[in-house]
Amino acid sequence: MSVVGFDVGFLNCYVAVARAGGIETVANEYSDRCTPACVSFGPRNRSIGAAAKSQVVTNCKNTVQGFKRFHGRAFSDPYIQRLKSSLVYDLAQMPSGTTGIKVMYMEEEKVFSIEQVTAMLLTKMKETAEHALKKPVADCVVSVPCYYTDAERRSVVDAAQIAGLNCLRLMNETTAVALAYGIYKQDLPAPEEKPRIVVFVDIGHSGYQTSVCAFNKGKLKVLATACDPELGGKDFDEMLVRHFCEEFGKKYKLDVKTKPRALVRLYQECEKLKKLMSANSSDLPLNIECFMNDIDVSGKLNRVQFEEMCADVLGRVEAPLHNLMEQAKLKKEDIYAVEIVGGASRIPSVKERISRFFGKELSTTLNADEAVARGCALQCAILSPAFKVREFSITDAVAYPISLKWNSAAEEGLSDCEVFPKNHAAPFSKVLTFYRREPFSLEAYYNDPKELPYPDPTIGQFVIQKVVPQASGESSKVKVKVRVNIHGIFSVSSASLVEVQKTEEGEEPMDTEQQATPEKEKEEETSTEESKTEKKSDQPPQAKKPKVKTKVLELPIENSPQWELAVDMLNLFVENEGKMIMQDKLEKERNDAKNYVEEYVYDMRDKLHGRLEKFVSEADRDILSLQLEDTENWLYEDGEDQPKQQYIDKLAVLKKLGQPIQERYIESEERPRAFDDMGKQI
Ligand code: ATP
Ligand code: K
Ligand code: MG
Repeated sequence: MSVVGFDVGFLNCYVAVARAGGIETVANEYSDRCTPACVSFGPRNRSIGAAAKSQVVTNCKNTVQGFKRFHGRAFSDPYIQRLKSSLVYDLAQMPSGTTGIKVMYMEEEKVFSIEQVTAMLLTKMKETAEHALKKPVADCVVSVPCYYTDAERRSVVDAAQIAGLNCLRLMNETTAVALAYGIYKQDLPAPEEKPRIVVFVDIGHSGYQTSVCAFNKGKLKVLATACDPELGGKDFDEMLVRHFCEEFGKKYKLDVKTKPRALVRLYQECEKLKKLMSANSSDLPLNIECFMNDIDVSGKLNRVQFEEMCADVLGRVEAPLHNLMEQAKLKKEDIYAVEIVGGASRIPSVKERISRFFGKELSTTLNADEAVARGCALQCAILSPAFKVREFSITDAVAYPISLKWNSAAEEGLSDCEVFPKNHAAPFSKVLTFYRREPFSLEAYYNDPKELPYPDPTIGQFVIQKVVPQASGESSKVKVKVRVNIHGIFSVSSASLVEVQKTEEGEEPMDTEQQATPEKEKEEETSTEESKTEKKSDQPPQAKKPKVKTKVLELPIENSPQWELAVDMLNLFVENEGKMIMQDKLEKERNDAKNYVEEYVYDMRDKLHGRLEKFVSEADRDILSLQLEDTENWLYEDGEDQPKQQYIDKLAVLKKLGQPIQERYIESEERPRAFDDMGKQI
């Protein structure tokens, strides 16, 4: 059982684990706690994270970034089509209609689904966690933006599965931050007291999320969320890039947009400039050597100019805050604190706007980069039976109102009902009652498409099968349990038919309708409009109970959620990820073997003329020197790209000559020390 939290950011990913000392964010193999959300494909292997980011310029067409926004989207989605033209790498349609990424990998053109690409990133993060915990990792909690729809969420759950992870919960990023805030607070109001109301703002590279939460001792409840899924650090970069493209167009007659490599470099430099600008208000330079057509370019900018060119972007900061307060029906005075996280929350003018809106200083008590990952790890610890952690209950909120529609039994056409209004508590189950003679289908959809940052309001189709009339020919009572599960995903989780059976006179009626809910999840019974007819047959309270008994039959459900990844595809992806991991491992071993040869050559050459000089005859030294030189030349020519064994063999040949010399040296070093030791004994 592992306790791990993954913050899968648009740009930056973080891994937090629980160890004896508590929750820690852990570093990757570059001693960096931040792992770039980047995957690069090469002729022999993949590079993931920092290694991939270093190839953004050199291998730009096969290095993918910014793919978080492709989850759960059809390739034909106008959003995807619009993005496609601005990307340096290619997108393609998957057989199922979803979005894939087209790259050259292992010298072949390949299309990977978005789930596969995110799985690659998760594979890397999993390795980081395993390295830190020194044991295999499977159980974890993964973050998603709170504005993600069902299709997007399911896509991330699948990605986790492809990476061999068991995602215990998809956690909304702002809720993870709220948990990281609340769990260690000793001074929260008692359960019966007025809760402490805190606003959380996470502004990252791609998205802007806000939530307002009520805290009491041992619990948090998300009251409302409001977002701008298209506002983040990238929009500021975009403005800078646009500005310099124009400037360099005039100044150097360069059309930057025609050269992907140059554009990628400009984005990198603009991001750096933007960060510098957060700490300096003076003029700051931007220089790029050999930018395009062998021309060096330079420009400069200060914060005032930056804020002017970003006026539109900054103008969008307030709207979600208004929306949030309106939904929660709260006044600014009700807010105890406004906690901000996310990289772009460091932009002074962003902070200023938020602070001005609430009329209060912002709190930055949480680690702006790591709070999401830490919150996820805390949630994982809470869910893990093996880990002791303070009891803390988390009630999240439904982001978009969910409705069901169905053909009514009376053939009156379509009926519908909102099952989960906006900000309804989640996870949560409800039982709906229908009266039917035959199988029927329910369609779940988001009933407020205007609000959805996603073009398709369909959640999925759910067919309740094997419904039959009662023996009497009447409609059967069918109970359907619908839920928003722990990942924030809607599903029809079970259905049952109540069969009324005649009983012998005098026999006690048996009530088998009361079913226990296995989950600790909250549950509620609701009636659909058809069940209202039932109430007409109201009987006086003293009336004798009818002499009937009932039997409950479980009904099978056919689930067809929108853009669901087929099981056989999922299995294939799991298998392929395993193969690619193996391939990366082999390639790493091959590279390591080559590096050992190279290191030996340099090391030995130095030492032959240094400390080993006295321990080798001139003739032997010449032979070895020649071998070293030959090997070095070979490494740059025929030996550049050879199977692992070739390097192992080469090293063996060199060592055969070098080892005796080194042994003589070691022996001579140890001899006087041995005498010293003897001296002490005497
Ligand atoms: P998302 O949350 O949208 O998925 P993410 O989690 O990857 O994205 P973060 O790591 O929170 O994003 O933030 C990255 C963004 O913050 C980048 O645009 C980065 O340039 C910006 N950023 C980081 N530090 C600073 C700074 N000091 N000043 C201005 N911007 C900064
Ligand atoms: K992040
Ligand atoms: Mg983030």
